[in-house]
Formats: sequence, C-alpha cells, structure tokens
Amino acid sequence: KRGYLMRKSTFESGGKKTPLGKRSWKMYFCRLRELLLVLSHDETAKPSGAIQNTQPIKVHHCYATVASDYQKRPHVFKLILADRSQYLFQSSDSREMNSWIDILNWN
Ligand code: I3P
Repeated sequence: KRGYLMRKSTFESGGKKTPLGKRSWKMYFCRLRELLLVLSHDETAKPSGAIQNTQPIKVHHCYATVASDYQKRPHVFKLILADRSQYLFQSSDSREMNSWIDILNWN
C-alpha cells in the first residue's frame, strides 16, 4: 500500500512526549514494505535509494487505531510502535484511513 499521508509525532521511543517544536504535521508519501513504513517527501523519491527523506518506521508489532480522542482534524489514526513511540496520521477519507489501519495491523 502507498499514498500521501499527513503525519504528526506525539510520543518518541520509550514513550516520551515529543517536545514542542517537533510536533507539527508534515506530508509524506508513504509506502508499506515488509515491516517498514517508508516515508519520503514525494512519490518520485526512490524508496530504497539514498534519498530516504526520513527514518522509516518499524511497523513490526505496531498497533493502528482510529484516533477518536483527536478532534482537530478528520480521518486521523494513531500508530503505536513496539518502541512505545506514537504518531498521528491523517488520511484523505475514512475509507483510506480504515485501509491503512487494517494493513498496518496485519503486519
Ligand atoms: C506544533 C504544531 C502542531 C500542533 C502542536 C504544536 O507546534 O503547531 O500543529 O498540533 O500542538 O506543538 P510546532 O510546529 O512548533 O511543533 P495540532 O495541530 O494537533 O494542534 P500540540 O503540542 O498540542 O501537539
């Protein structure tokens, strides 16, 4: 699966709250590869090439769920990782959101 998502970091590894200044929403082109969610600034960047725009997310043992406690934006899901970091992702509509949630939880 692949597509553009907005992402915001809420907790860093170890479950430490992401500090102010590092909590803004940014857009990424996301590709789910085996156990990795690869994020680049746009779809032209080679997923496995040198221009990896941000650290891929290790989605092994992750948990994705609707961010029902987040009201500021629609179609937002929460991704909780094995290292206890957490992200919010905003998708274009609820169908896309549910498809990302399902596929991430199947890892
Ligand atoms: C953050 C940015 C985010 C905001 C976050 C701010 O500031 O404004 O959009 O999240 O609020 O800290 P910065 O760009 O300096 O990182 P929301 O859009 O969800 O409000 P937060 O600290 O309450 O998460």
